[in-house]
Amino acid sequence: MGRHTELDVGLVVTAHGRHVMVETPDGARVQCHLRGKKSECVVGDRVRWQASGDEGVVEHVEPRRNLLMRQDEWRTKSFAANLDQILVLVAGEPMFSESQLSRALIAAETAGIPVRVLLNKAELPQAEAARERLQPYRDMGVQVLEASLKTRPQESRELLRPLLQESATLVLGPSGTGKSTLVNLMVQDAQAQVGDISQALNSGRHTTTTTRWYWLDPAVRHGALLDSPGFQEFGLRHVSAEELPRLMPDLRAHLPDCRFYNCTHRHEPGCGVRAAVERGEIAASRYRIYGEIREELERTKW
Ligand SMILES: Nc1nc2c(ncn2[C@@H]2O[C@H](COP(=O)(O)OP(=O)(O)OP(=O)(O)O)[C@@H](O)[C@H]2O)c(=O)[nH]1
Ligand SMILES: [Mg+2]
Ligand SMILES: [Zn+2]
Repeated sequence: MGRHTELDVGLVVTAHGRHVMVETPDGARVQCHLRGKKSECVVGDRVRWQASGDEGVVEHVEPRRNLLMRQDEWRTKSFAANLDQILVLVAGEPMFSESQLSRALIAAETAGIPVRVLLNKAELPQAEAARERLQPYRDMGVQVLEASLKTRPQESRELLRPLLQESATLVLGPSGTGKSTLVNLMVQDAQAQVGDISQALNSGRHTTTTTRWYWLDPAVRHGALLDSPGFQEFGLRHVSAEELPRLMPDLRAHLPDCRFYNCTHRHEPGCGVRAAVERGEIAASRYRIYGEIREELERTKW
């Protein structure tokens, strides 16, 4: 690393394949490309770069504190690096998928990044069903907050400011839950595109297509929010089937009760996890999701 110390430092604020936007310590933004075919950059990376005309070349990516990953149908995608926490936004309209929520929590757990859940659009009648669906997550110790980012902005801002102020927070969740609304609420001049359908202009829905770093206060450059595109799929191929139960806190609590150390919790006798499901201490939905993900991880192993 010593050989890079003469280079400029920077922070990756957006990344599109081999093109990244790097922010310098004084806040200037430089379009850079990556040196070398193997290197990969994600939002949140600290890099060493070198000017080349109006643009720049990233020569080196500093070691990461953590890295959040997921897969879609085709390939592994690194989401973002060097995060302090993840805020998963869900809503009752559109109703969130419990499987996707579980996957996001597992991805955060395996990356070692603290995570909270925010139920947005809490004022809608559909929020009640979402609240119920979130109960197993509360029971396993996940902090679940509620807000109405659009209809009660002031109150929401006061609730969230202390939780976000000091941290780099990745905002994650399905499309249409209010991630960009949150960024616009907390960040002055963010102007993140929000998914309102503009009938007058007939311009269609504005959906976020790329992960982007926003300083909460550009003058201080301390806390930050990372807006991200809504996910449909949340592949976990980087997780091994054997470690999956330990990444699900409600299952993990009962692992010491299994007779066999390599219990898969599906058909073995003396399984503490299945006993807990039968006693109602693990939600049936969570056990089903565990089985689905486990099966998927075993099937895609190569
Ligand atoms: N009723 C209600 N609607 C809200 C609330 N917060 C946001 N919305 C609306 O939800 C829609 C989607 O908001 P966005 O912020 O674009 O959602 P997103 O999560 O960024 O969506 P993607 O970028 O597609 O992933 C918009 O029409 C918002 O105005 C809320 O508290 N209550
Ligand atoms: Mg958005
Ligand atoms: Zn077991």
